[in-house]
Amino acid sequence: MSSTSKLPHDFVWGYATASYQIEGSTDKGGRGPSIWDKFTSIPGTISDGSSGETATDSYRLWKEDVALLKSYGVKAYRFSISWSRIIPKGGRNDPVNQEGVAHYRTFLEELVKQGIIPFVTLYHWDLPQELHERYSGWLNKEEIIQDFVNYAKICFDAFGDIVKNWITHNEPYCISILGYGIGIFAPGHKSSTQPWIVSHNLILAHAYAVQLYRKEYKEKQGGQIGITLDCHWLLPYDDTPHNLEATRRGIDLKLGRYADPIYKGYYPERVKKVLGDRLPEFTSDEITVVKDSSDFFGLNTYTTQLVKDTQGDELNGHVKMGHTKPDGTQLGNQSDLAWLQTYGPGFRSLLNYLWKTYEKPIYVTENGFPVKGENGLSLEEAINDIDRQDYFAQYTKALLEAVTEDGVDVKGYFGWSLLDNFEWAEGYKVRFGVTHVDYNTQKRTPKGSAAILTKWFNEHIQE
Ligand code: PNW
Repeated sequence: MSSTSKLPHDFVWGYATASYQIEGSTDKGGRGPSIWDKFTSIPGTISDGSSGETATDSYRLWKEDVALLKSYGVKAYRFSISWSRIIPKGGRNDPVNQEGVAHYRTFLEELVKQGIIPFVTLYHWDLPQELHERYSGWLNKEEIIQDFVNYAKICFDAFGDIVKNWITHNEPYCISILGYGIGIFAPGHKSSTQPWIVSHNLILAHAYAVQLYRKEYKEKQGGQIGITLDCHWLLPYDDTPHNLEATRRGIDLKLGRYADPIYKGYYPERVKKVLGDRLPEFTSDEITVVKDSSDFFGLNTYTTQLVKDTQGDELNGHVKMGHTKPDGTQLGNQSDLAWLQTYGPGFRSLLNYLWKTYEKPIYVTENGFPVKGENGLSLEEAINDIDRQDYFAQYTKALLEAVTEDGVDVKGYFGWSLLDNFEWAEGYKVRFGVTHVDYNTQKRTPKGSAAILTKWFNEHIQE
């Protein structure tokens, strides 16, 4: 294979996780409760009635996790810090928990010692419960911005000498729509007005944290900072004009709602049209902080959806998303989650769209596949994860084509996830790991897909 058909030599790859999904020990080490502890304690919120109380026990077994990463030969690892381990009550005048700081410090030092580059997410959904009770959390603009920036500052001070890659928020779409619109994620609000306030405040909190980093840390510490947004690639169900328009609207509502302010400095017209005066406005001072507030494009993406125009589903901009094609066949291979089917070509299209539209280097910060029915399988069957292997084969092929044939600047790729873990409202029933976890013993067993990805990246990155 010629070197031009490979990824550049400094391409980073590895796996991603999130604090609440793996750490467990929710009442240990001085950690304060988060909105996910509260949410999971309400009957009926989680499909198997579980919580992150134990998860993969990674707060205690972190050394095993690092050893596993090392055995897979990854170059990088993306994980998130639990805000309420650093500041149990969350606020800028609340005490810092040195035990929490020390935990992440030790973990980071071990990663770096093993030659693994840390990518650190500051907020992967586990808001300190106290801030939610004190002033309604993400709904309270003035308070949450100051508290988030204070939390970020503590992390930059404590870890910035070894962390060179910061991600402010993970998936503001899921936080706002699933948490405050549909109510299937913490804090479980159902509203047609709150999601737009929450996402506006998430954008501002992100932007002010980035402003601080750029002013006081970036030069000194030599790092980069950005945000991770999530989007399926969307294709029109057919070529009727209203479905074409609905597809553009869907992309603007799901992605442009964050990406346009952050990379261009304004909300998309279609978003303004759908939301009217429910969409908050940025002041001119705010917009100078928001515009160009991400050094890269962090992308979480899993699938492609076919879009039809509809009167319903206002939260997604009146679009109906599905996988069934006009001839009745399915777009791709079905996973364990209704919204996720394998469709590699859509990934290539999405990477091209983002590069053309926003012109920022891209890090794919999550991408992965839960095999249908995997939870019911024996260990031997589960680790023979053919459908996940096929998924990664298609998505890495699409990645390579986007970079080497289309010229898209992708700098890194993180599979979701290192381990089977707490899959939010699905509990432990849905498994995304390249490593099987036996939740009775916490024994980790690599699945076939882990070996496939290691081999693929070893063969496709220039020396
Ligand atoms: C992401 N959807 O969440 C999160 O970043 C991870 O924590 C999570 O485990 C992973 O993807 C797998 O679900 C999503 O409904 C949750 O489209 C829901 C959706 C997309 C992403």
